[in-house]
Amino acid sequence: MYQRQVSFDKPTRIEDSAYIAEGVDIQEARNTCLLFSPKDSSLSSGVLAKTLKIFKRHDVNLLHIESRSSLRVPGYEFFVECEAKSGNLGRAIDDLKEQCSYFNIISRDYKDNATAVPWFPRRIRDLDRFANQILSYGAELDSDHPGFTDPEYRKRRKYFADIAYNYKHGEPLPHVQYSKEEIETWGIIFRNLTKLYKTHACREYNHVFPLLIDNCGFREDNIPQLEDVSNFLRDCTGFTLRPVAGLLSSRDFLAGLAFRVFHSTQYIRHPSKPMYTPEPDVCHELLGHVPLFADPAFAQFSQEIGLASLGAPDDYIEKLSTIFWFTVEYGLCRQEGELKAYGAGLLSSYGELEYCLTDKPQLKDFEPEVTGITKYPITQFQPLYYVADSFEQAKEKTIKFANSIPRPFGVRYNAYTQSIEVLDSK
Ligand code: HBI
Ligand code: NLE
Ligand code: FE
Repeated sequence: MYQRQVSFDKPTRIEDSAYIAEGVDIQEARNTCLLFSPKDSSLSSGVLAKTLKIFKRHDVNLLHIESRSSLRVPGYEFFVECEAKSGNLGRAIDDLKEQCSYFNIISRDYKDNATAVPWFPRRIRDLDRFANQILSYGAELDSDHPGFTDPEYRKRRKYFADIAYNYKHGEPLPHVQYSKEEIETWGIIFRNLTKLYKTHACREYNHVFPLLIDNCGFREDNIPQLEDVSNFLRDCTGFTLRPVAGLLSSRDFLAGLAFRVFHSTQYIRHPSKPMYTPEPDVCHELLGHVPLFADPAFAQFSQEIGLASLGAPDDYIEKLSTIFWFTVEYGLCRQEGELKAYGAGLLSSYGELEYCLTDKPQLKDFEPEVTGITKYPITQFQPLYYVADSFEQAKEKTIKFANSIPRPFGVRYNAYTQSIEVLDSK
């Protein structure tokens, strides 16, 4: 497809369009993207210049612009990223629409606008904007949390939350010194899980695990550092880790996967309940998720879920995160006629890992359309698991499902620039 980029006005560096000027409120600087085709558009007739004047007139700052021949209507299509006070932007949009045969908006404020597409990160650096969007912060534990009445534990949670909150893309992942008690908790979990992996974990998991022992300090008496693990994953599949202070919204969390970025907690669960916790913690991320992100087919499967989520409507985000739950978190697969666990929530809980292969839970074949609308509990062992034949098969089925998600454009990840390309056809 024909595509070219026109650099424009300010800022002069196109790749710097996520730049947030000092003193500009992060919410206000959050960009809106517009996709449009002017009526009778052709570059030579000056229609682009005419269109751009509208932005100038309404004091809308353009950060990035691409033009390409449209597959939708005769002539050209423009993809523009801009920032402005919302009143100004609204007025510019009204004027623009009059001149356009096709018009679409990608915006954080999509809920107020029935046809707008939800905003999504297009550059890996845009993920920095998620840091202050977490659902709960560090030391703010619910009253039923085992650490609620433990001031020492709450202090630690605050410490870890602050690290993640201040992290910026490109920085080394902060190393932390874990306490003796924290290492003991890790040790209990590590010891119990490693007894089960041979019989209960899938082949891919058991293939990678010894490499983590050799390269990343996976040991009973050591909690590995996120940075060492992230570097290892980058070498295997290009996946990297980013510290996160707590739970992100499903939309933000899934968007990270589109860039092969996994948001990872760094704190450890409360020592009173090592066998199972409903919250992600460093044991869950490192022992549950990390080994499989080193597997190429699994990495690709995870990224597909992420790409499908970009700009998807809320009800589809719900379905994709349910699919994520029943695969990446709680998936089982069949290997040489035997059931094995590949879901991270199973591989990090020695309670549930043992339980999931007994005859107690119900089993069904993984089928995105059905799996995506299944209800599930989040604070107890799962009553139902979905079984996949292979990651390749799960990926193919999920891509097919993803293609049914309504979205007025396609997306593609460019690994060289670590950015999402927005395409005018799927
Ligand atoms: N946020 N930090 C973090 N870790 C997760 O595992 C996580 C999340 N937000 C949502 C989520 N998981 C899942 O419930 C799915 O919705 C993706
Ligand atoms: N239940 C898992 C564990 O105990 O390790 C964590 C699941 C996080 C979604
Ligand atoms: Fe998880």
